[in-house]
Amino acid sequence: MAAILDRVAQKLSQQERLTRDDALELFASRDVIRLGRLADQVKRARWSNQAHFVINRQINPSNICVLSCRFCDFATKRGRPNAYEMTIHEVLQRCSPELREVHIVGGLHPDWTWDYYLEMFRAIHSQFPQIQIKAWTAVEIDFFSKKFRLSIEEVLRQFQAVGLAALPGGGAEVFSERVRKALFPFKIGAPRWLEIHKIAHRMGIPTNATLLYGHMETYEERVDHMLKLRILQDETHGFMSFIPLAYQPGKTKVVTRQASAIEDLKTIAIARLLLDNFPHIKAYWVTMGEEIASVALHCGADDIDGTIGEERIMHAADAASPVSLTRDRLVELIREAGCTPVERDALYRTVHVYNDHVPCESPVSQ
Ligand code: V47
Repeated sequence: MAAILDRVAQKLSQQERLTRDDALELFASRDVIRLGRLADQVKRARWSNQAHFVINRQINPSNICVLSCRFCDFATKRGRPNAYEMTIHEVLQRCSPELREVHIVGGLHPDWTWDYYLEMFRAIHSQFPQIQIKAWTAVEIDFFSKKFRLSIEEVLRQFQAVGLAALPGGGAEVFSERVRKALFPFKIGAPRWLEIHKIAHRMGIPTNATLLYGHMETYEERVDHMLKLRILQDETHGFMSFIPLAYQPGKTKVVTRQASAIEDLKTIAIARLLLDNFPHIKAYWVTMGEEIASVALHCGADDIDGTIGEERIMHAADAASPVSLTRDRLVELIREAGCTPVERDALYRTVHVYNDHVPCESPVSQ
């Protein structure tokens, strides 16, 4: 078993790329501590002791969705007791001057107009010009393109004109036709998701990429997902961050319990080692929990997302984490992990470095 870790250590020292088989053997390895240490070396070579976070807010304007994916606890139908729709005023109430990023995604709403979506961004951008808008997954971009009969380029161009800065990484789930047929048969598959991100990159819109794991996918499917992303990134260099999302079982009964901490840490570490062309690997505290996210900063992750404000998607599936964290708590989590907190914006530009032993003196205390 240790042979694979020796082999990977040697490949890293010779700057040789890991293969599919290497990644599969790493998933089979039992030595998570050594695996984490190898990933940490790679992380440190790029980011030294730094770990990133952002003062952000997630806004999910509606949970009404034309799809009914088997794995999703968030989406609902109009008329159900949990259905909601926000007005633009309600979206704006969730914005505030200290935010650097709003992360906007939601259900595929059956009736909202194209103008409503554009107006939402115009209003945010004019009232809060310092906030960067990271919004709409490739699934939503595809939906808008079909519903409003616009090309993908035109959808993105019009959003860009009203303030879109980046696309989040959602909707990728896992790039496997087998899993898609079982859990989200009416959602776009890998080719379309990758095509939309490629177009965004060509237009100068950076994006993220997620992987939903810990449900019915195999290790082969996890690795193939990462490799598809690595291939596109070689071509475009448009991805900022890779974010493994541990599936929250909620009420769907797809699985009875969440992936273990060991699985979380292995997935982060293998992502750092395999995705050698991704600058950032994010340990998402909402799905991992604060403690595992801070350990993940020793296993290849260099980012823990942000304050978030009001997380609804994972909490619809009964996530045990809080719905929000303060800036001070994020700084503390990162410091406890022995790293230097770096506050960033949505595009990973540095806002503030919290040097050691200096109390939190940044202007915001959310
Ligand atoms: O695509 C849905 C996932 C995603 C569950 O780009 C679930 O910075 C776990 O993409 N358990 C949306 N996951 C969230 C997302 C994201 C999150 C944080 C940062 C970024 C970024 C993107 O959430 C969906 C789906 O894969 N999801 N239900 C669930 N029960």
